[in-house]
Amino acid sequence: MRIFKKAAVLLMTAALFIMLSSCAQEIVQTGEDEARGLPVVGFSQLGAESDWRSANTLSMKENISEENGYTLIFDDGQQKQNNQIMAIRKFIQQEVDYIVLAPVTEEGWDTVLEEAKEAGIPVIIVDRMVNVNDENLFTAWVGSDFELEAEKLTAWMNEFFTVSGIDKSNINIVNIQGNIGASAQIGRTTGLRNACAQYGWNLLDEVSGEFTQAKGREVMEMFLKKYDNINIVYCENDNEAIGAIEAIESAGKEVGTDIMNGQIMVVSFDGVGKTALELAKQGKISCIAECNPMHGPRVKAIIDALELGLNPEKLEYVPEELFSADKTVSSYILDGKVYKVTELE
Ligand code: GYE
Repeated sequence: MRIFKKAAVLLMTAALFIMLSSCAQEIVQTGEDEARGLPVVGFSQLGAESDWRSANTLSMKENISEENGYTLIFDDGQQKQNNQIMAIRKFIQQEVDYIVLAPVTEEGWDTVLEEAKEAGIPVIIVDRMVNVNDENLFTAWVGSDFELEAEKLTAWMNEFFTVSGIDKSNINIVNIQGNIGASAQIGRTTGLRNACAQYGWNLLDEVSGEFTQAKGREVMEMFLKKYDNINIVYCENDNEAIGAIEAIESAGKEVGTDIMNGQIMVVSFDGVGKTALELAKQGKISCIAECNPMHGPRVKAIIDALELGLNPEKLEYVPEELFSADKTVSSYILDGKVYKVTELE
């Protein structure tokens, strides 16, 4: 009986510990750092939906680190804007020195960023953008030009179809979108719609796959039931592409560039995770528009500058390219500029 009691107490303590630690914000360094006077940075990350996100979180944790002179408080918003707003309010209460926000969507940040401004805490936005009434609500932003990524990818597609002699009337595209309202979704969807209008391609449908493999697979299964003429799947990230390929292959179809002979071409964004890069090397993802997640060193440089009383650039775009194992297109022209495709071996 006593053993049972002891075991029950132990179990309850363990459960309580797990509950508490999963709610709590994660202080990446020891609490002593604050006492040692290191500047404190609160980072509200939107979630952990993709390989891109994991790489981004790691880059931030490695760079905004104790060795580099900062205490980082990390908070995972689990895809919910409300959680991120709560995290920012907690950072303000904790009187952190800087707030870094990777916002889940563009809209709805004015009030909480006003609060940060009133508290005199500089806010740095990373990755996706915020759409706010007053640009002074944030100090700087680091991220990608999502529409340019889409323009590059669709320019590659256009070049591929032209070189391969495939007429625009044969192109039937489905788009597995990202989370609706996220800058990465907005830019990539806009880029595709513009390209369809410009090049005369047929856009059959657009549904969100929420940037995840599971949802990407589910959406692709639905598309395959609904349409029998899909030959291009445009995925707004690699994890969706991995799911889409699973769905296509389970339906007994093949992925690849030979779309005039029944293959389905998959294209996507990121080029970060091992699995996606392997699929691209095998030709299962025909082309990937890179999305660079290495924001850590750039955010650190911004904070370093602010610490010195300097004025960092307001907007900083990260460099990006296209990856493909297919040799049909080695370069393409966009707005009069020649871009090279990085060949995957
Ligand atoms: O492409 C996707 C992630 O906002 C750029 O979000 C980011 C996107 C990235 O989940 O994989």
